[in-house]
Amino acid sequence: MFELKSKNKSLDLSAPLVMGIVNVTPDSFSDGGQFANFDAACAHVDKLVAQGAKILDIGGESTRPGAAEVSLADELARVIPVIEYAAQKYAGTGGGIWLSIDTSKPEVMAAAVNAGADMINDVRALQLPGALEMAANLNVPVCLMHMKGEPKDMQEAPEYQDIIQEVSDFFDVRVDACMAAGIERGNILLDPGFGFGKTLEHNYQLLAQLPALHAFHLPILIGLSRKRMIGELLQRDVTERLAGSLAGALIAAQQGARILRVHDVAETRDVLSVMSATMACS
Ligand code: 8Y4
Repeated sequence: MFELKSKNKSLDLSAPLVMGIVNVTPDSFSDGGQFANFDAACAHVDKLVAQGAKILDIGGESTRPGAAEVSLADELARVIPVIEYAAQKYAGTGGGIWLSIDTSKPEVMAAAVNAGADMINDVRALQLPGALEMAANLNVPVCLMHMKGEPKDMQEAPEYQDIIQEVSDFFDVRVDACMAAGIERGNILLDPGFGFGKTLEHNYQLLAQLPALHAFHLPILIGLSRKRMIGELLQRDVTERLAGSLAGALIAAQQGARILRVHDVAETRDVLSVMSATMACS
């Protein structure tokens, strides 16, 4: 029912797929600088591909609540070498891996697509100056995520009258803006943005009402892996959130999400296999 096209490749979304997360951000336990980041990220790329990720989401800007902004030069230096590595190793046409660039900056979008990225994942839904025009020009699929506020302030008591209505209204506006800029409707994915300007209750309301978003007839991408909506509910530290994340991924897939953005690729694939085997007999 949904098929994404980019460059010479196509991606069949008739069954849910796993997008593995590749963070290229300096971690506080390492002071090895840019090279340590690069080597660790490439090793992570290899691991996620071996686990069966169909898409890799490569990002160099931390969007954690309260995180500082990253300069253009730093973001480019982090992500471009990793995209080049993954593209030359895994992104052959046909059954290849898809590479997604997680960025809001138009310059990073352009450099990433030029280096081999196949799609854009923008938590700011192409709202930065020039992003809409750049995405239209690059002619690759784009994921529009809903966020209320900006990372630095988004968790300061977010309020909604009707969350699914507000998220839908936001998508109405952004899809129209995309199409006015020349982006094909078939190149758009939607993501409710779990944890981005939402309380625990808001996140579960959105998960419960995910099917309302099918009114757009666009593929839904979701990311809830290891997030606070799991940790806060279960009172679990970030390293102890696998079971909760898998439960959330299964529910989202059953509600019709087509791409699941996760840290734990092998485990999520197992869950989806059990779901698919069951659905094949229903
Ligand atoms: C542990 C590790 C706990 C990371 C939380 C996190 C989404 C996204 C992010 C999402 C789309 C994150 C870039 C936040 N979340 N893109 N990006 N959808 N499309 N936090 O939900 O993973 S970063």
